[in-house]
Amino acid sequence: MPQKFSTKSVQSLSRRNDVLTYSPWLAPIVWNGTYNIDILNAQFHLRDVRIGLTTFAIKKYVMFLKDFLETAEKFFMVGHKVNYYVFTDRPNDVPNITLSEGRRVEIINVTGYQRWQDVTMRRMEMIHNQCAERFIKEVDYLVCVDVDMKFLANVGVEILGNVFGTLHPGFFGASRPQFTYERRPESVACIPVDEGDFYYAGGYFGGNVEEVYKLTNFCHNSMLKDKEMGIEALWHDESYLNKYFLYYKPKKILSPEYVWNDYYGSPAAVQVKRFIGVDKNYAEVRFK
Ligand code: 2GW
Ligand code: MN
Repeated sequence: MPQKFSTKSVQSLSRRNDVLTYSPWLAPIVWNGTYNIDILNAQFHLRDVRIGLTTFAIKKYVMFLKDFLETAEKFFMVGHKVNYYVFTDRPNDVPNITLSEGRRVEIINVTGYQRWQDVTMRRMEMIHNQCAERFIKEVDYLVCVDVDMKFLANVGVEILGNVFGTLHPGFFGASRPQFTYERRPESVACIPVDEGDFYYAGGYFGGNVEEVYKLTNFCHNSMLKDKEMGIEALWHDESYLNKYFLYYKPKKILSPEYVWNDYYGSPAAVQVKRFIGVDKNYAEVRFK
């Protein structure tokens, strides 16, 4: 039998009046103060849920892994079963981190593409392939993120759902014409000026394995179709992801707390910065 769920009554939950907390298709937008983590944790523990966190550390980006993994141990899905899936071309440079019980690091060997645009875009293909290969057998949910990031506060099961996207920190207060969607009609990623709901971040999406399989398949195939026509979407994988979410709307939407960058300052709406971009020395880590 389940234990006592929560001492707080549902009626005592605080509300947020300063931000949008539901999309027009009734997907909750997850902001601090809109959920009770004790209720959610109890529900997910009952199902003994397993969560996969995928990230890519190709070439010099292995340097981000230490902070990424160490802070994930402190803040990501604490108390739950977690597999870290590190896709890398430098398996020997993956740092050895002390992990809590029920958590492990799985290294997936991949080759690094030459063009950086391919490094970021081909993530869709590689995640897609691994969904069928192993994720479906090993985890219930996937969370797919950039590696040049670290956790500063808890990121828990409140983010999990069928399929979810995250509001890009640069555009959560912006309106439709300002979104940096791909606008050229020749591209599969094109979103006309009179369409689009939110601008989602390329560096944070997920859902159950079947849904991530479909999402990554769409993004990868769209990229290939564009490539055949000699076109590449403005923001690479992010543009294809935004196109996918236009037609297959996410069932849950994460606030930019989950993919913040201090480049955008500290607006009042963002009460907690949970996962934040690490300063990159571009000359040092980037190539071409
Ligand atoms: C990427 C750009 C230029 C040079 C190198 C790389 C690179 C990226 C790399 O050498 N090795 C590597 O592992 N990556 C992976 O791709 C890594 O996981 C990294 O976090 C991710 C995205 O690249 P990043 O973080 O340098 O680009 P951002 O922070 O500007 O990413 C946003 O825009 C991208 C599309 O251009 C993606 O949509 C990404 O998800 C967004 O956050
Ligand atoms: Mn990044």
